[in-house]
Order: sequence, then structure tokens, then C-alpha cells
Amino acid sequence: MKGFVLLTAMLLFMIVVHAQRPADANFDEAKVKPYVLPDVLRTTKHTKIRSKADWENNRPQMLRLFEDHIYGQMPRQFDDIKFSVLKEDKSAMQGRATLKQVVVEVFNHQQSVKLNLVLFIPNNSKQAVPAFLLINNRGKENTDPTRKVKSGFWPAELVIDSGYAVAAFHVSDAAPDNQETFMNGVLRLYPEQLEAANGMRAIGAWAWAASRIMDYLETDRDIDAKRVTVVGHSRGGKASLWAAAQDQRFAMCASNCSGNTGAALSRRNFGESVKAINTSFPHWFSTNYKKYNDREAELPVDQHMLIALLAPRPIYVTNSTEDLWADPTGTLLALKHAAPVYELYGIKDDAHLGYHNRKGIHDLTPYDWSNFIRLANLNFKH
Ligand code: GTR
Repeated sequence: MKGFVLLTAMLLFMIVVHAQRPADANFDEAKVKPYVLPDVLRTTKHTKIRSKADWENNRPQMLRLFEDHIYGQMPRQFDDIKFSVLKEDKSAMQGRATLKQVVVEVFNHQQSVKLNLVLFIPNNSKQAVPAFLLINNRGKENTDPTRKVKSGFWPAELVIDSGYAVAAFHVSDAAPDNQETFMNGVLRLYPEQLEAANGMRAIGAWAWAASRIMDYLETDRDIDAKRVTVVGHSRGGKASLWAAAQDQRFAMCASNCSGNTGAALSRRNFGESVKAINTSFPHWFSTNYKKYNDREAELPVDQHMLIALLAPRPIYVTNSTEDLWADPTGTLLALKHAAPVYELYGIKDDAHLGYHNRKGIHDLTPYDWSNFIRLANLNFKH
């Protein structure tokens, strides 16, 4: 009986996974069709961008294209925000760290949303420390404040022992990852977004929440809020990129295995497509984005331009060798095509654009984290 239940569960799982991966998905490099990317050094009015000043003048319009066509608007107004430190334990991790559990509550339109933050701060620093903030899209046990569960997805001890604070919140606090219930979170504060074709959806809400956590971090004297890296894996990595593009207070971004509508080029027909993602996850992106199903070439942007919006801040992007769905080559190419904007800032080194294709499966691991830390060390002179 047990065996039967297990077999049925496995079959169902395989059917679900298969359902997300259409039969026409391409995994063959030889079948990648030619495509032309929009030039990252052209303004939305098609004039040539020659300098950092030209880029910065056009940057708001470029960001707007991503809001209007892909991720939806990012509301910036709210009535109030309240930070409550529920718990503070100075002897966490055998005395190496202080644990703070903070509730960030945001109010608007007589509604409120509560974001639960888990934060560990190393005890051996006299100065405010830089921090890593994970947008957690996996189980909450991955960011266990008691440290009974130690997960490689959020290797808090590794980060603490490297001299950084480590923080996390769960996406479900901001928007449940479900097409029926995603509106039961941040979107209760902004109901008008649900009516708009360029309205915010789940990934926008997760990125918005990362910014509200940043609002708290700016008030915490133990944290150097000018050196916060926002980290995300897969769908969380799409949100970490969008958060860093929107909110320039994030000093660095790590986008792990983020794939389609993350760090991979949309125009390359390899792995997941815009249509596949909009079909499986209609609650992630704006209604407008659905217009680009099978019409990637009509997008006014591609994802290299999203990476470019982070310039001159450092970014670390990853893939894994067994995760072709996320198009490792298309991701590396996006990074390469973002580089001309970093060059406008005089940046030509790989201390700003970090990349690796880890051997193995779609996951976020201590190996990935140690590379994020390495890039942060290079930039934050830590
Ligand atoms: C997949 C989805 C990807 C990626 C992944 C994840 O099913 O197609 O875009 O986001 O889920 O988040 O693990």
C-alpha cells in the first residue's frame, strides 16, 4: 500500500514537472534561432548613449519599460511602517552571533502586511557590518532561527564566520506563491494594481518586500546598510534582480539560477520561454507580459538591460550544469551584453560581474554563497 502511494505520488510529481516543460522546449544549441538584442547603449528614443550621464538620464525610462511590460509597477507610497524586534539573543551560534527576529509591518489603505525577518549579526565586530539578505522561496526551515536545521540553501554560519550579517524573509509573507492566493499580501495594500495591465504581481511584491526590509536595515545600527547584498535563487533570483534594479540602496545582487525573466536572455530560444513561464506561473508577472508569449522579439527590452540597470554595482550570477531549463549560455551572454554599461563607469574587471556554472543541479549551495562572499570581499574591502 505504502509503495503504491509513493509510486502514485512520484507519477503525479513527474506529470506536474512535465506539464511545466512543454514538449517544444529547445535544449539543442544547434537549434537556437538567430536573434537581435536591443542595444543596451540606445535610449528609449533610439539615440546613442555615449557616457555615464547619457545612461543615467535615460535610466528611469529604461526601468519604466521593465515595469510596464514585464514586472509591473513598483508602488513607493504607503501610510506607515513599523519595526518590532520580537526577540534578541546575543548568544546565538554558540556566542558568535546575535539573533534578531524583527517584524516589519507596512500600512496602507487601512490594511497592513507583516514581513518576518530573521537576522544574525556577527558578535566580533565593533563596527556596523555589511549584510546578505535572502529572498527565501523555499521552505521556512531553510532559515531556521534556532539553527536546529542547518541548510546549505542559507548557510548562516558560513556567512557569519566571513564577517557578514545574514538575513532572510519568506516570499509567502509578501505574496503567496500561488495563482489563486498571491494577492493576499502586499497587494492588499495596493488593490488598484490588480486592475492594471501593468500592475504588480507576485515577483514584484517579493522585490517590494526586500525594499521594506532594507527600510528596517537602515535603522539598525549594527548593519552597514550601504553594503547590503540582495540574494535570491531561481524565482527568488528573478526577484533579487528586480529588487536591485528598482532599489539602488542594494549595493550588490546575487541572482542564482534565475533563468527566464531572471538573468537569462529571453530572445534565445533555449530552455524556458516567456510563454512557458506565463502559462505555468500567471501570477508572477504583469498582464502585459502575456502579450510576449511566442513574441519575445517584440519585447522593448531583454534581460541584459535589467542587469545593466544595476551598474555600477557588483552582481553575481550563477547557473548549474544540469539546469539547462535556466539557459546557462543565455545567462552568461546577458552578463556579457550588460558589460558596455559597466564600461561607461570605467569598470572592465570581473570584480563587478561575477559568474559561475556550478557542476550539479538547480539549487543554491554553500559553494554559490562562498562565491557571493568572495565578490563582496573584493568590493566592500572587508
Ligand atoms: C521553475 C520555473 C523557473 C524557476 C524555477 C524555480 O519551474 O520554470 O522559472 O523559477 O521553477 O523557482 O525553482
